[in-house]
Amino acid sequence: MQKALSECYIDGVTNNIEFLESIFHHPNFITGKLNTRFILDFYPNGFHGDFVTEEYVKISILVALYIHLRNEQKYCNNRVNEAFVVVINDNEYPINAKYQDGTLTAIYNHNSYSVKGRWKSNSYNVKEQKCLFVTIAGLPNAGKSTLINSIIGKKIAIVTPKAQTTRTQIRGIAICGDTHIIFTDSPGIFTAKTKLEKALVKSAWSAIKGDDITLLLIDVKSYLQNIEKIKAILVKLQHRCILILNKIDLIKRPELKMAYEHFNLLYKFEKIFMISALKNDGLFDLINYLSEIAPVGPWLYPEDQATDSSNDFLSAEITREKLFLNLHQELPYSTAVITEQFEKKKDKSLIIKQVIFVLRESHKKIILGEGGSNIKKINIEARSELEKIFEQKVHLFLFVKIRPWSDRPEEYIV
Ligand SMILES: Nc1nc2c(ncn2[C@@H]2O[C@H](COP(=O)(O)OP(=O)(O)OP(=O)(O)O)[C@@H](O)[C@H]2O)c(=O)[nH]1
Ligand SMILES: [Mg+2]
Repeated sequence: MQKALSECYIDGVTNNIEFLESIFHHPNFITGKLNTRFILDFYPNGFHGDFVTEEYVKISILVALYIHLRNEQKYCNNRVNEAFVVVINDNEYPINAKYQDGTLTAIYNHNSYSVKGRWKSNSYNVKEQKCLFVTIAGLPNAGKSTLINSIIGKKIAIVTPKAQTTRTQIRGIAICGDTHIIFTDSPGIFTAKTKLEKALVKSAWSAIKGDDITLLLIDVKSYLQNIEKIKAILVKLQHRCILILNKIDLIKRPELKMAYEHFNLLYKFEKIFMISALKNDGLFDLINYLSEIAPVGPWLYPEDQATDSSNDFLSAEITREKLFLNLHQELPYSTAVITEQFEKKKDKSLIIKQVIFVLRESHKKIILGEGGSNIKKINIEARSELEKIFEQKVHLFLFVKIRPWSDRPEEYIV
């Protein structure tokens, strides 16, 4: 019965498995000293967690030691000490232990215990975990967000044909064999003038500085007219850098060869890849290379997590994408979107309420359109995409407010 209870896992519904397990451990239950007042006598204030038996203490000590020793050897290459103190509920348990050939032998209180771990989680069965942090950087419109979406295999960053679409760092987590590659999509780097533009460029450089390696993405079709801007980035970069020539689907082979040779002479890149982020061409080799150079290190995100962006952020970004696609000239740049409510209803549909901030009354009028026609179109497009992303019916409510938000970009770009 105990085995059956310990192997039973129920998600989403409140259940009393832990309580039943606790009863099995109770000394009175074990010795058969039972009566009909058992629960009233021993759990007068209800059940608030199992009591710690000596058995539990021993198991906890050994598991803690086993994990510690494995990690020390695996990730730090440290020789492990033989004397430990394990602390459980403020009690200290001094022990001696040795870890050899996958078996832990611990001596506690003059008794010797042996443990050999057989972990249920796959992550500990793999050879060795590796982890690499990579920033995707470059001029605006190079295809950085398209690349992160193609690598992750789903839309985590918005994409438009307009420059300066991405306004903040967006992380995407890819798994390649035993390697976690954590990509950061960053805003484009350009000569910033306004407060908002300076915040975007600062965010891009801070992503570059914080990660192990930079993928400098170049739109190979337009590289010659941008070569001075690219050189300026390279001068400032001083960081491990892989060059990615993107949009190869737009040019002929001889032009691509010329671009390759040009960049090869320009800078000592760790490697150069030629890809089409849009057509998913060349990404396999890139990912494999990144996985090869990744250092040993623990995975920092669960295996099924693709991004650390919140639903509030992602849904606001989708609306902003539709604003970028439907508005012209400078108008998209004067908008910011904040999600004020993201709520799952009992019928499994989503209620999403967002505010679109604009700088002037005239902007508000254009966004609303004749009889609300523009905002209606934006709402329909955003809602339809949100329903695909969240695989749920979405009720999207958009409100337009006038506010000088670009004076305080840090409050509106999360
Ligand atoms: N033909 C072609 N177009 C691409 C490719 N990669 C991206 N694009 C297009 O280039 C435009 C810009 O793509 P984004 O991914 O938004 O570029 P970005 O570098 O993130 O731009 P910012 O966020 O503004 O810095 C979009 O219209 C994409 O569809 C590619 O490999 N081939
Ligand atoms: Mg982008």
